[in-house]
Amino acid sequence: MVIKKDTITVTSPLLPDLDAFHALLKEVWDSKWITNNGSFHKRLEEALCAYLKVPYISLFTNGTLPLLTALQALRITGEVITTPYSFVATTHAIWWNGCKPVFVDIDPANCGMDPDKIEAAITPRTTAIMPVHCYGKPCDIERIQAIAERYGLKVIYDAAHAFGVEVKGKSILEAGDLSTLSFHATKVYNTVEGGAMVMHDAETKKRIDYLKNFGFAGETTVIGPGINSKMDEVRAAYGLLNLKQVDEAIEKRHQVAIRYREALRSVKGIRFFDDMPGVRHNYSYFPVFVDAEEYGMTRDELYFKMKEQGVYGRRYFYPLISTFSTYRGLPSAADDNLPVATRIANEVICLPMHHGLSGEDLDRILELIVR
Ligand code: T4K
Repeated sequence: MVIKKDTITVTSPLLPDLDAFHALLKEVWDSKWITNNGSFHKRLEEALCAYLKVPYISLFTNGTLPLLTALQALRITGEVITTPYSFVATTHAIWWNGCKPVFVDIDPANCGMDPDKIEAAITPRTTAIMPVHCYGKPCDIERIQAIAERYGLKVIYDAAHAFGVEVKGKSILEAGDLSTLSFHATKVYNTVEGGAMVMHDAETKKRIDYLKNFGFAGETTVIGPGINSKMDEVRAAYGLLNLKQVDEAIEKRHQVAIRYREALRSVKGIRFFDDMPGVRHNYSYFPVFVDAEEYGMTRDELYFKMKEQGVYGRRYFYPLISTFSTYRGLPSAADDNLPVATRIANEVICLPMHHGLSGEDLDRILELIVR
């Protein structure tokens, strides 16, 4: 796809300096080692552990494969409680593992799974909970953990949006049994395509490293039905460079959020999130929620008005995953089970949010919304 010059897109990739990348490519070329746990792969894992304040991480080729692998690694079967308000990859990972997704409604305060709704969805077949830190907003990790412990369930967090998010100085990626990240081009931190899994101990890290390499533990031993989802050296080198500039990019996003909030606070019928106390946010998305009656225009009317003027917000996450053909027959997919998610999916527009937005871009965007 070619982006027209005056178009403002919902995001734009953080790109490393081309000369610096070229220098690292030269190292990769010279080494003649281009994938399969090479030195850049190791360096990026170390650098990410330090940046994210986590003990162990395993790099992947995208953010979907660690989800699939996490369910495999924990030998999840039966039913998995999850949210319908996410990117389809979350639920697809459950389905691809031969498990049944069970949708519960979300909390409008953070668009994450509503802990009050989890217990009613637990059956004797439930083995895990898979919440999403949607837009990088932390889920209620303490309450989810308490429920998981009470019922003996595993918790796998889809933290695709939560790169660098911390609560009271601690990484959000420490919550649950495993957390997964996406380093896709559209994310705060990207390796073009890429992803990772965060775990608590060395044994699990070893097992995950085997599973992402076909299950190989050495040249002739296969410990289980693994897959191929290793990050290559070119992307790992790119990732090392992007890590150096990600804090600056997050700060630029923060400034964009400040500007949006200042301009939109007095607009009737537009709701948005403020920062949560004690949380280091990453400003990965800036969702606004349109109350059609109060605002005097529906979400879709505003969305298409913006689009006509070259401002491409996105309706993440509309339609709900539970409405797609694979899932809509599930009892938990019924609209009356998911009233909050259904309403929010019909109200949301994610405004353009990235490190490269100029003051003029923001003026153009806000002129279309403020009334
Ligand atoms: N879990 C969650 C909660 C997720 O949100 C995602 C992915 C995953 C799991 C799975 O992770 P991955 O396997 O993807 O690593 C995008 C992304 O493809 C997807 O990664 C992301 N979530 C999802 C929320 O959004 P689209 O279909 O909206 O992307 P696309 O191609 O329309 O791009 C959006 C805009 O970004 C474009 O209008 C312009 C800009 N862009 C995009 C690309 C690819 C660029 O400027 N340059 C680019 O190279 O799905």
